Amino acid sequence: MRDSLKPEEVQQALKTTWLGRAYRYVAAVGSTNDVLKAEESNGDGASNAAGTVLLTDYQERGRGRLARSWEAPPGSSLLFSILLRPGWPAERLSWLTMICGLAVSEAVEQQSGLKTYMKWPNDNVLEHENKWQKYGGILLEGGISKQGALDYVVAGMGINVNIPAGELPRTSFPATSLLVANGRPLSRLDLFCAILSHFEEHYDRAGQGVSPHAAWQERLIYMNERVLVSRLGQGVDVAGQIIGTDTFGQLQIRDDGGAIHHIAAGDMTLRPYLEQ
Ligand code: BT5
Repeated sequence: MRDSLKPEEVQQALKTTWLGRAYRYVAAVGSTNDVLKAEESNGDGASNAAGTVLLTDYQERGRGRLARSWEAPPGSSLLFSILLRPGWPAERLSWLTMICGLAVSEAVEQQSGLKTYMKWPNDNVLEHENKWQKYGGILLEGGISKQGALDYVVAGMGINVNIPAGELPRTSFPATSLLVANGRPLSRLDLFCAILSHFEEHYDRAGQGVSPHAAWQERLIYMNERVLVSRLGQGVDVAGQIIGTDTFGQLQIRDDGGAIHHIAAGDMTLRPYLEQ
């Protein structure tokens, strides 16, 4: 099994042109997003080319959105962050979420044969034992220039590749791994290189103005279903039926009175209506 993620192996297996060509591996770290962000804010980041990737086998303080954590046993997962300097208009930040989600989904399908989906706004999910289960998550953080362009973005991805059933984190939305869903381990190296190839392809196209929205929306779960959208720690903001998403990834929900709401990702979470 090709599973070492050390630079020698990665550089040999990578098929990308620019993404991951500057690649760093650390056995353990607080959070890969925090390292790239800190380098950026204290000026060291200027030497980090767009497309720099930092990957680790273990995070002591892996983060989700807001104050949430991302947990993964050592050596079981793909945990990495990409530094990007898009220069795109700030409202296209959501395109990057879509590109991350698509790259992971396409690579997982290619490597495992599993059919994969996304849960708005940033979860990679699959259907296992008749339930939607989360196997990956995306955390985007960045800075916007005075002109309103995306100056830099750190795109962090966590993917549960070979976590055995007994070691999955206990979470309110059920967690799974590709090992559990597929019944066999996957090469993290092959999956990682495939993700970077798909990412590069989508990113280059987006840079030419081609939106990833249609491909992303095709993979969204809960379309046309009734859902609850909430802000963390607060009550339900909107209850209603998902009728679509717009080109910037905002959710369009029709409430019971017929009014249409546009919900930006921000700190919002989504759950099916029945789980109240
Ligand atoms: C996410 O946030 O799903 C984004 C996760 C991003 C992790 C990567 S790893 C590399 C990079 N460095 C970092 O520090 N982070 C990024 P969110 O939508 O807020 O979901 C977080 C929630 O997912 C938690 O509150 C848990 O309920 C659940 N969770 C935690 N670990 C999980 C896991 N391994 N699998 C499935 N669900 C998990």
